[in-house]
Amino acid sequence: MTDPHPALALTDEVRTALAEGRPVVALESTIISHGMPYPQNVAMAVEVEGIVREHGAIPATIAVLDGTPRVGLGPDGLEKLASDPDVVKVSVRDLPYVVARGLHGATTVAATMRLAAISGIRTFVTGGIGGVHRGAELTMDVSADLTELGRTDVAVVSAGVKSILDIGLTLEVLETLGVPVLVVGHDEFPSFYSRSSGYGAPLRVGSAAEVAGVMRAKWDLGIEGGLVVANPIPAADEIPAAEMAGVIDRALADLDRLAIRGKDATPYLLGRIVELTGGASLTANIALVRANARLGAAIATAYATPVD
Ligand code: PSU
Ligand code: MN
Repeated sequence: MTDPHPALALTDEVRTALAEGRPVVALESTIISHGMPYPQNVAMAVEVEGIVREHGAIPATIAVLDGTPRVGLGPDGLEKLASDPDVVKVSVRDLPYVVARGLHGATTVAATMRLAAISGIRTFVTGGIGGVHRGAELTMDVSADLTELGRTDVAVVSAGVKSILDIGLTLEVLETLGVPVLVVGHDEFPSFYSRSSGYGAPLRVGSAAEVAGVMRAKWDLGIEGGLVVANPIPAADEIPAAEMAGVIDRALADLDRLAIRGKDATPYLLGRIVELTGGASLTANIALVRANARLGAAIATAYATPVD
Protein backbone atom coordinates (compact mmCIF):
# COMPACT_ATOMS: atom_id res chain seq x y z
CA MET A 1 0.00 0.00 0.00
CA THR A 2 1.54 3.32 -1.01
CA ASP A 3 1.10 6.57 0.86
CA PRO A 4 -0.77 9.38 -0.88
CA HIS A 5 2.23 11.68 -0.46
CA PRO A 6 5.75 11.02 0.84
CA ALA A 7 5.68 14.06 3.16
CA LEU A 8 2.52 12.96 5.00
CA ALA A 9 2.29 10.43 7.81
CA LEU A 10 -1.05 8.62 7.81
CA THR A 11 -1.90 6.22 10.62
CA ASP A 12 -2.28 2.59 9.49
CA GLU A 13 -5.97 2.79 10.29
CA VAL A 14 -6.56 5.86 8.09
CA ARG A 15 -4.37 4.53 5.26
CA THR A 16 -6.21 1.21 5.21
CA ALA A 17 -9.67 2.81 5.40
CA LEU A 18 -8.87 5.13 2.48
CA ALA A 19 -7.37 2.31 0.40
CA GLU A 20 -10.53 0.24 0.96
CA GLY A 21 -12.86 3.15 0.16
CA ARG A 22 -14.29 3.26 3.68
CA PRO A 23 -15.56 6.57 5.14
CA VAL A 24 -12.97 8.83 6.78
CA VAL A 25 -13.67 12.21 8.43
CA ALA A 26 -10.92 14.81 8.77
CA LEU A 27 -10.84 16.94 11.95
CA GLU A 28 -8.89 20.16 12.42
CA SER A 29 -6.53 20.97 15.26
CA THR A 30 -6.50 24.79 15.62
CA ILE A 31 -9.90 24.39 17.29
CA ILE A 32 -8.02 22.32 19.90
CA SER A 33 -4.92 24.50 20.37
CA HIS A 34 -6.32 27.99 19.78
CA GLY A 35 -10.10 27.57 19.87
CA MET A 36 -10.87 26.22 23.34
CA PRO A 37 -9.21 26.25 26.78
CA TYR A 38 -7.39 23.26 28.31
CA PRO A 39 -8.55 20.68 29.40
CA GLN A 40 -11.99 21.01 27.77
CA ASN A 41 -10.22 21.11 24.39
CA VAL A 42 -8.62 17.67 24.69
CA ALA A 43 -11.79 16.17 26.15
CA MET A 44 -13.71 17.57 23.15
CA ALA A 45 -11.14 16.22 20.67
CA VAL A 46 -11.23 12.70 22.14
CA GLU A 47 -15.02 12.71 22.37
CA VAL A 48 -15.50 13.90 18.80
CA GLU A 49 -13.24 11.13 17.47
CA GLY A 50 -15.46 8.68 19.40
CA ILE A 51 -18.65 10.12 17.90
CA VAL A 52 -17.26 9.79 14.38
CA ARG A 53 -16.42 6.13 15.09
CA GLU A 54 -19.84 5.38 16.66
CA HIS A 55 -21.39 6.69 13.46
CA GLY A 56 -19.41 4.38 11.24
CA ALA A 57 -16.47 6.48 10.00
CA ILE A 58 -12.77 6.67 10.84
CA PRO A 59 -11.65 9.99 12.41
CA ALA A 60 -8.45 11.60 11.15
CA THR A 61 -7.37 14.57 13.23
CA ILE A 62 -4.79 16.52 11.23
CA ALA A 63 -1.81 18.45 12.66
CA VAL A 64 1.94 18.87 12.25
CA LEU A 65 4.14 17.17 14.87
CA ASP A 66 7.93 17.65 14.80
CA GLY A 67 7.57 19.03 11.27
CA THR A 68 5.64 16.04 9.92
CA PRO A 69 2.07 16.60 8.72
CA ARG A 70 0.07 13.84 10.41
CA VAL A 71 -3.27 12.47 9.28
CA GLY A 72 -4.69 10.64 12.27
CA LEU A 73 -3.32 11.25 15.78
CA GLY A 74 -3.10 9.18 18.92
CA PRO A 75 -4.06 10.34 22.42
CA ASP A 76 -0.54 11.68 23.06
CA GLY A 77 -0.69 13.87 19.97
CA LEU A 78 -4.08 15.29 20.97
CA GLU A 79 -2.82 15.99 24.50
CA LYS A 80 0.26 17.79 23.14
CA LEU A 81 -1.79 20.00 20.81
CA ALA A 82 -4.20 20.81 23.62
CA SER A 83 -1.64 21.68 26.26
CA ASP A 84 1.66 22.80 24.70
CA PRO A 85 1.79 26.61 24.31
CA ASP A 86 4.54 26.28 21.68
CA VAL A 87 2.14 24.73 19.17
CA VAL A 88 1.91 27.16 16.24
CA LYS A 89 -1.38 28.05 14.51
CA VAL A 90 -0.81 26.85 10.94
CA SER A 91 -2.74 28.12 7.97
CA VAL A 92 -1.64 27.19 4.45
CA ARG A 93 0.98 29.94 4.26
CA ASP A 94 2.59 28.70 7.51
CA LEU A 95 2.83 25.02 6.53
CA PRO A 96 6.16 25.15 4.65
CA TYR A 97 7.93 26.99 7.49
CA VAL A 98 6.61 24.74 10.26
CA VAL A 99 7.56 21.63 8.27
CA ALA A 100 11.02 22.94 7.37
CA ARG A 101 11.75 23.91 10.98
CA GLY A 102 10.44 20.68 12.47
CA LEU A 103 7.90 22.49 14.66
CA HIS A 104 4.55 21.43 16.11
CA GLY A 105 1.60 23.04 14.36
CA ALA A 106 -2.16 22.98 14.72
CA THR A 107 -3.86 23.28 11.35
CA THR A 108 -6.68 25.73 10.59
CA VAL A 109 -9.61 24.88 8.35
CA ALA A 110 -7.55 26.00 5.32
CA ALA A 111 -4.45 23.91 6.12
CA THR A 112 -6.53 20.93 7.25
CA MET A 113 -8.52 21.02 3.99
CA ARG A 114 -5.31 21.00 1.98
CA LEU A 115 -3.77 18.07 3.88
CA ALA A 116 -7.07 16.17 3.80
CA ALA A 117 -7.36 16.62 0.04
CA ILE A 118 -3.77 15.43 -0.53
CA SER A 119 -4.64 12.34 1.53
CA GLY A 120 -7.85 11.65 -0.42
CA ILE A 121 -10.26 12.63 2.38
CA ARG A 122 -13.31 14.51 1.11
CA THR A 123 -15.30 15.16 4.33
CA PHE A 124 -14.10 17.42 7.15
CA VAL A 125 -15.81 18.37 10.41
CA THR A 126 -15.16 21.47 12.48
CA GLY A 127 -17.05 23.99 14.66
CA GLY A 128 -16.87 27.25 12.74
CA ILE A 129 -14.98 28.38 9.65
CA GLY A 130 -13.06 31.61 9.20
CA GLY A 131 -14.40 34.32 6.92
CA VAL A 132 -14.48 38.03 6.19
CA HIS A 133 -13.83 40.00 9.38
CA ARG A 134 -15.92 43.00 10.25
CA GLY A 135 -14.17 46.10 8.93
CA ALA A 136 -12.32 44.05 6.30
CA GLU A 137 -12.96 46.83 3.77
CA LEU A 138 -10.17 48.63 5.66
CA THR A 139 -8.09 45.84 7.23
CA MET A 140 -8.40 43.30 4.35
CA ASP A 141 -8.65 40.61 7.03
CA VAL A 142 -10.23 37.76 5.09
CA SER A 143 -9.49 34.24 6.29
CA ALA A 144 -7.48 31.95 4.02
CA ASP A 145 -10.21 29.40 4.82
CA LEU A 146 -12.27 31.07 2.08
CA THR A 147 -9.44 30.95 -0.48
CA GLU A 148 -9.00 27.26 0.25
CA LEU A 149 -12.73 26.57 -0.05
CA GLY A 150 -12.48 28.08 -3.52
CA ARG A 151 -9.83 25.64 -4.70
CA THR A 152 -9.61 22.47 -2.63
CA ASP A 153 -12.03 19.57 -3.05
CA VAL A 154 -13.29 19.00 0.50
CA ALA A 155 -16.75 19.41 2.07
CA VAL A 156 -16.47 21.30 5.37
CA VAL A 157 -19.17 20.72 7.99
CA SER A 158 -19.58 23.62 10.42
CA ALA A 159 -22.28 25.43 12.39
CA GLY A 160 -21.86 28.46 10.14
CA VAL A 161 -19.76 31.45 11.12
CA LYS A 162 -19.65 33.46 14.31
CA SER A 163 -20.79 37.06 14.14
CA ILE A 164 -17.25 38.13 15.08
CA LEU A 165 -17.20 38.02 11.26
CA ASP A 166 -19.27 39.92 8.74
CA ILE A 167 -21.62 37.08 7.82
CA GLY A 168 -23.10 38.87 4.80
CA LEU A 169 -19.68 39.60 3.26
CA THR A 170 -18.50 36.05 4.04
CA LEU A 171 -21.47 34.68 2.05
CA GLU A 172 -20.71 37.12 -0.79
CA VAL A 173 -17.09 35.96 -1.04
CA LEU A 174 -18.14 32.30 -0.97
CA GLU A 175 -20.51 33.06 -3.86
CA THR A 176 -17.70 34.79 -5.79
CA LEU A 177 -15.42 31.79 -5.24
CA GLY A 178 -18.07 29.37 -6.54
CA VAL A 179 -18.48 27.53 -3.24
CA PRO A 180 -21.86 25.85 -2.69
CA VAL A 181 -23.24 26.76 0.77
CA LEU A 182 -25.67 24.05 1.86
CA VAL A 183 -27.73 24.51 5.02
CA VAL A 184 -29.07 21.27 6.43
CA GLY A 185 -32.76 21.32 7.33
CA HIS A 186 -33.11 25.06 7.83
CA ASP A 187 -34.00 28.13 5.77
CA GLU A 188 -31.47 30.44 7.37
CA PHE A 189 -27.67 30.39 7.39
CA PRO A 190 -26.71 29.75 11.05
CA SER A 191 -24.44 31.98 13.13
CA PHE A 192 -22.66 29.32 15.20
CA TYR A 193 -24.26 29.88 18.65
CA SER A 194 -27.61 30.62 17.05
CA ARG A 195 -29.69 28.88 14.39
CA SER A 196 -30.39 32.21 12.77
CA SER A 197 -28.26 35.03 11.33
CA GLY A 198 -30.68 37.17 9.38
CA TYR A 199 -29.26 35.70 6.13
CA GLY A 200 -31.21 33.11 4.17
CA ALA A 201 -29.79 29.68 3.36
CA PRO A 202 -28.09 30.00 -0.05
CA LEU A 203 -29.08 26.36 -0.69
CA ARG A 204 -31.14 24.08 1.53
CA VAL A 205 -30.72 20.30 1.77
CA GLY A 206 -32.55 17.73 3.84
CA SER A 207 -30.11 14.92 4.53
CA ALA A 208 -26.52 13.68 4.57
CA ALA A 209 -27.26 11.65 1.43
CA GLU A 210 -28.32 14.81 -0.35
CA VAL A 211 -25.08 16.55 0.68
CA ALA A 212 -23.09 13.59 -0.67
CA GLY A 213 -25.04 13.85 -3.93
CA VAL A 214 -24.09 17.52 -4.33
CA MET A 215 -20.42 16.70 -3.58
CA ARG A 216 -20.42 14.00 -6.28
CA ALA A 217 -22.21 16.24 -8.77
CA LYS A 218 -19.74 19.07 -8.22
CA TRP A 219 -16.59 17.01 -8.58
CA ASP A 220 -17.98 14.77 -11.35
CA LEU A 221 -18.44 17.98 -13.36
CA GLY A 222 -14.80 18.83 -12.69
CA ILE A 223 -15.68 21.96 -10.72
CA GLU A 224 -12.78 22.33 -8.35
CA GLY A 225 -13.11 23.54 -4.77
CA GLY A 226 -14.93 22.79 -1.58
CA LEU A 227 -18.43 23.01 -0.16
CA VAL A 228 -19.69 24.63 3.02
CA VAL A 229 -22.15 22.38 4.85
CA ALA A 230 -23.82 24.44 7.56
CA ASN A 231 -25.45 22.47 10.36
CA PRO A 232 -27.47 24.73 12.69
CA ILE A 233 -26.71 24.20 16.40
CA PRO A 234 -29.33 21.92 18.04
CA ALA A 235 -32.19 24.10 19.34
CA ALA A 236 -31.67 22.96 22.94
CA ASP A 237 -28.07 24.24 22.93
CA GLU A 238 -28.71 27.54 21.15
CA ILE A 239 -27.74 30.93 22.60
CA PRO A 240 -29.98 33.58 21.00
CA ALA A 241 -28.11 35.87 18.57
CA ALA A 242 -29.34 38.96 20.49
CA GLU A 243 -27.73 37.60 23.67
CA MET A 244 -24.38 37.02 21.93
CA ALA A 245 -24.39 40.42 20.18
CA GLY A 246 -23.29 42.39 23.26
CA VAL A 247 -20.55 39.89 24.10
CA ILE A 248 -19.22 39.93 20.56
CA ASP A 249 -19.26 43.74 20.40
CA ARG A 250 -17.26 43.85 23.62
CA ALA A 251 -14.75 41.27 22.41
CA LEU A 252 -14.31 43.25 19.16
CA ALA A 253 -13.82 46.50 21.09
CA ASP A 254 -11.15 44.81 23.25
CA LEU A 255 -9.43 43.48 20.13
CA ASP A 256 -9.32 47.01 18.75
CA ARG A 257 -8.10 48.53 21.99
CA LEU A 258 -5.28 45.97 22.25
CA ALA A 259 -4.48 46.42 18.53
CA ILE A 260 -4.36 42.64 17.98
CA ARG A 261 -4.12 41.86 14.28
CA GLY A 262 -3.34 39.15 11.74
CA LYS A 263 -3.37 35.51 12.76
CA ASP A 264 -3.80 36.38 16.46
CA ALA A 265 -7.16 38.11 15.94
CA THR A 266 -9.42 35.04 15.73
CA PRO A 267 -7.83 33.14 18.67
CA TYR A 268 -8.07 36.28 20.82
CA LEU A 269 -11.76 36.77 20.00
CA LEU A 270 -12.57 33.09 20.65
CA GLY A 271 -10.87 33.17 24.05
CA ARG A 272 -12.43 36.49 25.04
CA ILE A 273 -15.94 35.24 24.20
CA VAL A 274 -15.44 32.23 26.50
CA GLU A 275 -14.31 34.60 29.29
CA LEU A 276 -17.15 37.07 28.78
CA THR A 277 -19.85 34.37 28.80
CA GLY A 278 -18.39 32.64 31.84
CA GLY A 279 -18.05 29.41 29.86
CA ALA A 280 -21.62 29.29 28.46
CA SER A 281 -20.28 29.81 24.94
CA LEU A 282 -17.89 26.87 25.42
CA THR A 283 -20.74 24.54 26.36
CA ALA A 284 -22.63 25.58 23.21
CA ASN A 285 -19.47 25.25 21.12
CA ILE A 286 -18.87 21.67 22.29
CA ALA A 287 -22.53 20.75 21.69
CA LEU A 288 -22.44 21.98 18.10
CA VAL A 289 -19.18 20.17 17.36
CA ARG A 290 -20.77 16.92 18.58
CA ALA A 291 -23.72 17.48 16.23
CA ASN A 292 -21.35 18.26 13.35
CA ALA A 293 -19.40 15.05 14.00
CA ARG A 294 -22.59 12.99 13.73
CA LEU A 295 -23.56 14.72 10.48
CA GLY A 296 -20.03 14.51 9.05
CA ALA A 297 -19.80 10.77 9.69
CA ALA A 298 -23.15 10.32 7.92
CA ILE A 299 -21.97 12.42 4.94
CA ALA A 300 -18.68 10.52 4.65
CA THR A 301 -20.61 7.23 4.77
CA ALA A 302 -23.11 8.36 2.13
CA TYR A 303 -20.29 9.66 -0.08
CA ALA A 304 -18.33 6.38 0.25
CA THR A 305 -21.37 4.22 -0.58
CA PRO A 306 -23.57 5.87 -3.21
CA VAL A 307 -27.09 4.39 -3.42
CA ASP A 308 -27.85 5.42 -7.02
N1 PSU B 1 -13.83 30.01 14.23
C1 PSU B 1 -14.33 29.32 15.28
N2 PSU B 1 -13.54 28.42 15.92
C2 PSU B 1 -12.24 28.18 15.53
C3 PSU B 1 -11.74 28.91 14.41
C4 PSU B 1 -12.55 29.80 13.79
O1 PSU B 1 -15.48 29.51 15.62
O2 PSU B 1 -11.55 27.37 16.15
C5 PSU B 1 -10.34 28.63 13.94
C6 PSU B 1 -10.36 27.61 12.79
O3 PSU B 1 -9.19 26.82 12.87
C7 PSU B 1 -10.29 28.50 11.57
C8 PSU B 1 -9.38 29.57 12.05
O4 PSU B 1 -9.80 27.86 10.42
O5 PSU B 1 -9.77 29.82 13.40
C9 PSU B 1 -9.46 30.83 11.21
O6 PSU B 1 -8.43 31.69 11.57
P1 PSU B 1 -8.19 33.02 10.71
O7 PSU B 1 -9.40 33.86 10.95
O8 PSU B 1 -6.94 33.60 11.28
O9 PSU B 1 -8.04 32.58 9.28
MN1 MN C 1 -7.08 36.87 9.37
